[in-house]
Amino acid sequence: MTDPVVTRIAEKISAGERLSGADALALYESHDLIEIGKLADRVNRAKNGDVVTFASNQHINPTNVCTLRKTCTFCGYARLPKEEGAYRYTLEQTLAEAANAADGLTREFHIVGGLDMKAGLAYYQEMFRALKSNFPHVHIKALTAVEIAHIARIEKMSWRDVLIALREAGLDTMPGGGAETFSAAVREQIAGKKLAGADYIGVHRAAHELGIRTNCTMLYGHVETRADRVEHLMMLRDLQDETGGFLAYIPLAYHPDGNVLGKELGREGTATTGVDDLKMLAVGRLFLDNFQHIKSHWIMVSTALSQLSLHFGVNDLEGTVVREKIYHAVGAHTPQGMTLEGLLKLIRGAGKTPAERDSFYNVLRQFEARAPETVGA
Ligand code: V47
Ligand code: SF4
Repeated sequence: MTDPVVTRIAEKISAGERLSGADALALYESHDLIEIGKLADRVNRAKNGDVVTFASNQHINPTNVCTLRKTCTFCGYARLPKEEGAYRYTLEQTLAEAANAADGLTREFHIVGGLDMKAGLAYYQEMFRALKSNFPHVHIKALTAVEIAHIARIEKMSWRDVLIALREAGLDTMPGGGAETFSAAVREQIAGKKLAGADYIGVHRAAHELGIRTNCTMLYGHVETRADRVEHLMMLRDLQDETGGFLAYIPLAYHPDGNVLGKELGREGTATTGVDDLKMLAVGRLFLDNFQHIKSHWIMVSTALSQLSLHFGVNDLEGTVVREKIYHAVGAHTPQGMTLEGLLKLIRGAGKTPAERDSFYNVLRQFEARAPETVGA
């Protein structure tokens, strides 16, 4: 029998009413995953039809040196400057890594890294200028709100001025990393010194005011409560009401291996559950009624779950990632990159129509949906 809570929320949505925080909490508490999924699917189909998009992108992580190395206990990627394994790319190294884009297929560089005292404004300006001049057709989605605030602090500039300078050098949009969970109590426990939740919102607001579109995320499955998740979604929805600047919401599943927090919690080897992963995506779709795009990040939740999520409100998949370090530093076992064929198979297998998009979600190439008689291919 359908959970009456979900029926009530379905009626609200049919009547065009907005979900309250209490509704979102009730959805997180409900065990009626299938009905929640159906509802999210309905809402998604009304917005995006059968089309599932992906971008042909390439991740570049130019430095893993980070001043918050000791305090972001969930992170297995960062290093102190003199620690074994610490690296910071020279411009030549960044360009060499970017050279994969010479194939003409990559349309977006996704560039994020640590809070490195030696990677200030000039480091990124030089990088973006060089990337733009060598790969003019490639969009630059770079630097989380936390990195922008870090550059602002070391350069003694405002967030806005940093954003203006970086945009002038070639930054096109910003990714959604660094959000973690906004709750002050959670941040205290897992990311004691990181930019506060309200300031993450502040940097995104500053970007939106300049016309720089951004993504947003929520790291879940660590120590946060359901109420913390709702508070986080509410802050994202409020900013979207104000600016309309978010492109997509991406819930990120916490991976407990290879980081201090996972050990502290005794959670090594126990990643988030499939039910929670699907619910995070579906509730995001239902609560964030002012977002067009909900993205699943297959590197963290597996390609199989990302495929299922296409029936739970998701309309976008993190694309052909050539090389990815952040998650693989914390023990993700998923492949480090996926081919176009792999992605098409995944989307067609869900009965959806694949489409390659640009970074602003304009469709560049729509592919055939799978022929009904095709099995497995
Ligand atoms: O902010 C770090 C997360 C984020 C772990 O905007 C971890 O299109 C799980 O934000 N377990 C960076 N997650 C990645 C990110 C992202 C990814 C794909 C697309 C986009 C986009 C953004 O990775 C960090 C942090 O929340 N992270 N450590 C971990 N142990
Ligand atoms: Fe640094 Fe980001 Fe890792 Fe925190 S999550 S230690 S800010 S790289």
